[in-house]
Amino acid sequence: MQHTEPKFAPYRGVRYTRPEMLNRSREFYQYMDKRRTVRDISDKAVPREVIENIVMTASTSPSGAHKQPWTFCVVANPTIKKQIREAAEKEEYLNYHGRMSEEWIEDLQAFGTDWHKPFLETAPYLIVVFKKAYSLEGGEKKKNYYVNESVGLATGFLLAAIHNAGLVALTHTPSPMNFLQEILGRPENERPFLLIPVGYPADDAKVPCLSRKEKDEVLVFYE
Ligand code: IYR
Repeated sequence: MQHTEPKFAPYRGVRYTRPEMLNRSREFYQYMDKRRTVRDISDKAVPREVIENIVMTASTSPSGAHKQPWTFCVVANPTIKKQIREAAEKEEYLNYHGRMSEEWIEDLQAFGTDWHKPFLETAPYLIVVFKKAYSLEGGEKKKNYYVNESVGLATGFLLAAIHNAGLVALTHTPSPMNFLQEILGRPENERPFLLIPVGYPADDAKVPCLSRKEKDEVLVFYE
């Protein structure tokens, strides 16, 4: 096996004073706490460059052995969006009519979801996140590591970037979703991970009344 010497460069990071740090951390938390998953997405056009910046932010995420095992397919084409909607609704119809357990259906009641997915056509962009089970470099199979963790992290970055741009998104998981691989003609090593419609919130957008867990429910310190 070939051995490559590691190369390191100095890294200063970004540095703040303690008060700046405190302020920034609080303000970022408050800003992120304004993010909501939105199903009522406007058809208003979003500049393509904004989407490019958002995707490239996602791609700064850490990944196993820095393999960046992801592809973000951005669909604006109305014919392809329609195909995706039709395929997703077909699966969701079956999910809501027998494939999902009673408990699951009950857990979703607060969200008012059903098998209709109009946002798949109204949203100006659908970002389809694919994970690469393995990589193909010049036709050669290369291993990837911690693929789900890596792509999950990148998708988190993506959602934060979408919110930062003043846009909204929905983390949609039609199931099964292999139809995305077919419709988008993705190679064998790419598997659909999440389908994320992105846009402005509709003027009459509503979100379910939910609260987030308190600090003592999600945070445990060992000091
Ligand atoms: N995929 C279905 C069902 C669904 C599942 C979960 I978990 C949600 O948080 C919301 C919906 C749908 O998209 O309707």
